[in-house]
Amino acid sequence: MTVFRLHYFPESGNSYKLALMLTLCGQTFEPVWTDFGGGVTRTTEWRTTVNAMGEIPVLEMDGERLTQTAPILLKLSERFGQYGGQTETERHEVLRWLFWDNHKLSGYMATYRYLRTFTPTPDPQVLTFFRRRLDDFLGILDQRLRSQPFAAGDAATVADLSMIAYLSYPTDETGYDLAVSHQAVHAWLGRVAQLPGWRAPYDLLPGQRLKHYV
Ligand SMILES: N[C@@H](CCC(=O)N[C@@H](CS)C(=O)NCC(=O)O)C(=O)O
Repeated sequence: MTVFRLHYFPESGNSYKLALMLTLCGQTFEPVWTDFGGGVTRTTEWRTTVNAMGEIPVLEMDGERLTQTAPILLKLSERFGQYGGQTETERHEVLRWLFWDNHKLSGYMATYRYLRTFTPTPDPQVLTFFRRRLDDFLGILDQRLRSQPFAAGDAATVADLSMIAYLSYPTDETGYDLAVSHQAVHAWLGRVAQLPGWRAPYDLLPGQRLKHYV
């Protein structure tokens, strides 16, 4: 049986993507809380021994250390035969939205939420810039989800699990009340939460939290 160890911190939506995928596939994992706020991922030791890219999450799978959630999600979907898309068109859509998520939605939301909520004096101009970009990205996603239930088609895939991650944290952290601002996105989050075995981020990722400033 494969042993999974997930190096994470609770506020990390990227970690949640992997924790949720493993859970939905009926797997358990050993959570390895990591002191991201204390700067451990910036140390030479971390970068030489755990992840040369200096990032969380890291998933140990059969003793191998894997990084970058998109290829890991695809690997897990192949391994467990779930959430990978059924047809060639769907699999293409999965890749398309995974790339978009990493570049746009998760990339900007992770940075915006971190600055806004977990740093003491964020620069208002930087926040405004990120917010404008996110308003645009959420609008694009909302439009997509008005015509189909999930990102790649009729069934949930790893593209959905990737894109829901940062939007699944509490409103007071993200600064977005999606039920009001982006109703199709809000309804889609509800559909993903209906998947058997679904759990919320702080349920799956326990341990010491970052200081909350807002
Ligand atoms: N594309 C990466 C993003 C990982 C990432 O940015 N992780 C954050 C924490 S959730 C991080 O370690 N950031 C450190 C930095 O940007 O310097 C993935 O999907 O794994």
